[in-house]
Amino acid sequence: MHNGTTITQFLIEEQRRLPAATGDFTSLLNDIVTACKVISNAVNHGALIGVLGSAETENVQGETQKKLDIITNEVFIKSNEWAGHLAGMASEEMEDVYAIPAEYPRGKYLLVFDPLDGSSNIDVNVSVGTIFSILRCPEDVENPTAEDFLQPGTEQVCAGYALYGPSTMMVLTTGNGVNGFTLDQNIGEFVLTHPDMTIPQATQEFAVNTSNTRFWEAPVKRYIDECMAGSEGPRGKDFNMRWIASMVAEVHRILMRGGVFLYPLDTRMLARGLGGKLRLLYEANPMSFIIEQAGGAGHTGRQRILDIAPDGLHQRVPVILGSKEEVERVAEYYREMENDTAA
Ligand code: AHM
Ligand code: MG
Repeated sequence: MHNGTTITQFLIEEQRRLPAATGDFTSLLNDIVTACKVISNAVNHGALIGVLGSAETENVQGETQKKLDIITNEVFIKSNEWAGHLAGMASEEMEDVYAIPAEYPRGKYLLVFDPLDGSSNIDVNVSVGTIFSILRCPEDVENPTAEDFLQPGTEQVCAGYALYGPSTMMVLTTGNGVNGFTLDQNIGEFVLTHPDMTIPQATQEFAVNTSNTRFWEAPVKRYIDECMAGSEGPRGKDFNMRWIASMVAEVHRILMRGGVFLYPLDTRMLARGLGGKLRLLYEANPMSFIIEQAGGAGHTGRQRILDIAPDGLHQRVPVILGSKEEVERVAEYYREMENDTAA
């Protein structure tokens, strides 16, 4: 029999600790949870309900959309537009801000999301996820524009992800630690299974797409070369490598057993005028908030991710996150490179 703490109970108990809380935020999170359950169900049924494959369309970033990219974006919009908690939404799959339709009341929060991250994995039945971040809408703004979403990650009220893996999980932070919930399919509820998640500091595991090695900057090459050299190199220990190509699964593994994840800047991105592969507002920021709250770090190599002042809804940044010591080591290699260049 189920007698664990459900996510609803958890959120209401958190809300009681804040005397000023109106219940708005708790209710918004409930709608997000519902959206993730709907997505989990669609992802689980896959080919049985005809949702796999390409939609033959491109998103704003010029990437071919999967049918499920479009369906899950729609699920997020429909679940979250009606209740009066939001002033606007933005997502990986939409070029501009999504305005709340006129028939619904406006709320005080902004929601940014990647409805199905790692969707290249969908057709091969490998884990994918949803990433979201909640910001406050600036006061006196009724109809937010992209400008109103361009807040540094330190301003996030909440960040979370749902992981559609062997079990479906929801991992959340509101700036007070990180908690993980597992979906009990029989009762249709997320149940608290991973309270107070913290990242082990010492690690021997890295995640990076090594097929891009020749395009990386020197500090990243140096870091990975040293890991690869193992017990015979300067690190004096052997490392293990993983690459799922699904950031949510990768971050979840790091929360569970430590490690470092890198999607660094490379020369091909620079040639296209891009600052990285992953998007700041709905990938790098929420994941960095979660990772920092679990005792880890999130960096570009040149600065802390959460401190970046965004300049566009779909801005891309280099991402190096995970166990603190490893992230700091890469940042140190960047500092050494910059000092050498300045000398
Ligand atoms: P997406 O939002 O289009 O799915 O892209 C993001 C994903 C991340 O989940 C993952 O870390 C990365 O892209 C994988 O990239 P690559 O295929 O270059 O290894
Ligand atoms: Mg994505």
